[in-house]
Amino acid sequence: MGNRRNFLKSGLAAAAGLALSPWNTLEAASKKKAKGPGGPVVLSTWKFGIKANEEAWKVLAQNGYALDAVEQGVRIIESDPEERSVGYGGRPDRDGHVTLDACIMDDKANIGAVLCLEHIKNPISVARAVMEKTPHVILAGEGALQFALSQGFKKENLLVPESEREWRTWLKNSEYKPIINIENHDTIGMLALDAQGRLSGACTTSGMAFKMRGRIGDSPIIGAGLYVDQDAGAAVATGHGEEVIRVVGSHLVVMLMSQGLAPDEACKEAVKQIEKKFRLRGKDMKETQIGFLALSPDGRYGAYALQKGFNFALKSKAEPGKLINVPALLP
Ligand code: SD4
Repeated sequence: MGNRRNFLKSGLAAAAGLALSPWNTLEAASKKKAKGPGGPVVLSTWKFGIKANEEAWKVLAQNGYALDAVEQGVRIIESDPEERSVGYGGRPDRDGHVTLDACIMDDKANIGAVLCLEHIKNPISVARAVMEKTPHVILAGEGALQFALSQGFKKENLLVPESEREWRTWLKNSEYKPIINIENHDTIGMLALDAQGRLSGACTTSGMAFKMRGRIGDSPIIGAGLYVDQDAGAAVATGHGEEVIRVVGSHLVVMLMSQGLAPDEACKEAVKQIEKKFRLRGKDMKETQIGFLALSPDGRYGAYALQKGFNFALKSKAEPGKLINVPALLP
């Protein structure tokens, strides 16, 4: 632990001293003897991650690619109308539109994202198509929809009766007040390490319920909602996206891992940065939740949250399916 701290300090000092970028230490970190159990392993945010991990495992167990595993895994949640915070069935914005955000990243730093996409059930697959079939990395709104349709995705009504009912009830007071830790209110972020040691991640959401039209959170923003670096590790975020974007959260977690921090330590440091920014702005963080989840290239994992109540699902050969409660910074 002490050594790790010193390593962190010297890494950050080197960065501050301008002689070295923090990334210069990546090579050294990757050359350190692997301590973790290796792959395959898959992690997903929240309880619905158990179901998503099962699907991802079908790919991982057959020696498949982590990228395929994360896409297939989160699609299950996107397609489920009972899961009302992601994909089909997601809660709408304050004007009644279901707008979806998603991004995907592989071990070679290929990235793809869609922002504020309407009418398409599986935004993660559109994000992957952006990554693989366009010269761009992000498509938004109407352009994203046109692209999806050109790729053969089907246009559908995503507003299910239950979400519409909730929205109509909400309209009576029209008060934007997200409630923390409501299962069914959250993003699915998934990280996988395959049997060949390749990392990938996916993140998909309908965003904060009853948000302003056009609002984008952290989830489809590479670096904020998701980041993968094959040498350092991978991270995803869930919770109030505005706060995650402020510290470029997932990239921060991965950068801290590149400095030698274990996944849980890196997540904790990133949560502390978020707390610091709240204090700086004199804002109250009682009604805010943030959770980070991280996976190292050698299969170690960890998570940390601002408030109690965050959990994640784990599946590996040793752990056939488990929900883990995450420690929190605030009491
Ligand atoms: C967002 N981060 O749109 C998402 C929402 C979320 O748990 O993760 N809720 O800000």
